[in-house]
Amino acid sequence: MIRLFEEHRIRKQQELDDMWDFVTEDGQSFSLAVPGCWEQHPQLIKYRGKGSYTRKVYISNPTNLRLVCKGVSHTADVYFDDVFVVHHYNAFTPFSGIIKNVQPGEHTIRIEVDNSFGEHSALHIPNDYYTYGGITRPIALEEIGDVYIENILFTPKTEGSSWTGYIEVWLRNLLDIPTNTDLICRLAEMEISEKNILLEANQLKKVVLTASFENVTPWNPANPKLYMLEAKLFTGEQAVDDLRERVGFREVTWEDNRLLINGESIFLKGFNRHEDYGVIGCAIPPQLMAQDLDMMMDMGANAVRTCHYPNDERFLDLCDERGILVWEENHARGLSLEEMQNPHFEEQCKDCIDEMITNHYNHPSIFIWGILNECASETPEGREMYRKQFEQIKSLDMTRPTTFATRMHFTDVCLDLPDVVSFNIYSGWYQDVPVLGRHNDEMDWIATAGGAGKPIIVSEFGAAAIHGYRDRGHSKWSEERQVDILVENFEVYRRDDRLSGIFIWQFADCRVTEEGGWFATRARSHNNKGVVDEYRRPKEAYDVVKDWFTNWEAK
Ligand code: ADA
Repeated sequence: MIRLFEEHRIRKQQELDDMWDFVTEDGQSFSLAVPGCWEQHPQLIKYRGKGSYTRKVYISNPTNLRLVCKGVSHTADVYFDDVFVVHHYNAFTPFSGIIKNVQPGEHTIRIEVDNSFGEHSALHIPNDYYTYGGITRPIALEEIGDVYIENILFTPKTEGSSWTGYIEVWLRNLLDIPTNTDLICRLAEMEISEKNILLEANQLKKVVLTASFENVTPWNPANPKLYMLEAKLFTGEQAVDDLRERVGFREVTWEDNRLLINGESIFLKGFNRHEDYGVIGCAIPPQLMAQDLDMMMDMGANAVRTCHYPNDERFLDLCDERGILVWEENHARGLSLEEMQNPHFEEQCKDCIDEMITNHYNHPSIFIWGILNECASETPEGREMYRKQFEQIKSLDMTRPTTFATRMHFTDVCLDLPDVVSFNIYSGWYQDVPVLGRHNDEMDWIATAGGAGKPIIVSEFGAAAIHGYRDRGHSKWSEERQVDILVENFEVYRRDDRLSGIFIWQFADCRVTEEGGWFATRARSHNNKGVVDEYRRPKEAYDVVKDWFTNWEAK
């Protein structure tokens, strides 16, 4: 399953979820599940390096092919019958490759995958999460004509009781000569079309259709109403291609330090969630994504932060369906200035932001774009990189606010750049200080350092507990101590109406990287601050969070 709805009813799409042949750099052969992490195999638990995935596909009629990869960790080089197709860096964003004029018969797809660390990889580095290896998200092979729909971006704008919908349809002409096509879009019982569209040779063309929608139901967390947007291409009377997207009529605004959805102020009660699961690494199937959201909603959460990278589109589809608000962010965690000055950093961040927004723009659940979690925002050089990335986001999407999670308390020089100010703070865990005093110092400083008048989010707070470690003395690492620290935070944040939201660090324990960093000192080689462990076994904190989040207003 590549999305939670049919993307195509005309275009032929073959999902390649299967067992693929896999060979490591030193020639060991395996049969591995795709999607999957190679670390699932008992002989590859800690394998870091390169490997080659291959499988056969059979094509019945002459066609162009488009191979869609939703996530390969962390670098992919794709070949079709040993001819190079496409290169991609970053495990967390989708990419595709085109193979023209394929003849009927059996063909071979080979994907060279690399999850190694080094200067070539500025974003996947030894870190407080694990960089797995493999084709870790779905992959599909599409049969396309000479002209096809590459993407659709939908922007709803409210006009009082009605809505204006701006539909950007991106068409690609694979021919070396100009051609014409007709486009018909259907949304909420409206049909909008543009006929006789001229596409120059090899052109990627944007066509913008606009329509007014009078009787649609807005999307909001309490009633997450979704609509199918269907685009079809015609050559004469024949429909030759299509693309279906799911959209919602909702607007995010931010003013006077409040975040609003369709004009209604919201308070975010959220979790940070890594894509990591005890037995399957980052290749989490939709059933278990749904279980994660069921548990978060059972605890009364209304938001989730995709720390620290763009998430699987099926997870975002589930959030759209459930009305869970999403803070999605580009891929970066805790990079020093030196690491941000890696020669590949800026390009790898730019590509990640482009792919994140181009592919996830239509999800109504995403209410904010984040960047560069706890990177060098206390330096002028770092500030220039933050500034450029916020500028890039605004060039792609003016409809959502921006933010970043800082840990540079009292020294950050970037708080004037984002629309929303967010900070990570671990009073009671890393610093044995009372939450209240440190929180007020932080909030007072933020107001003088660029955050005045802006919505403010506590993007991380929490404490570790080893699942099953109970101690009446409430010692550190006990489930009791985790509860004590979470409750002390809740008591402060519940009384502070300057806040627009809080995100617990974190939903579930996650594997961390042992190579080359302080993370190697972590118990069990895991970040143990989950409210559930990596197998989703609840700790004592589960029911305490549930009591607080579900009764927040009454607390
Ligand atoms: C930071 C970081 C998280 C995690 C957390 C922790 O705030 O953003 O990714 O590492 O600290 O558990 O220490």
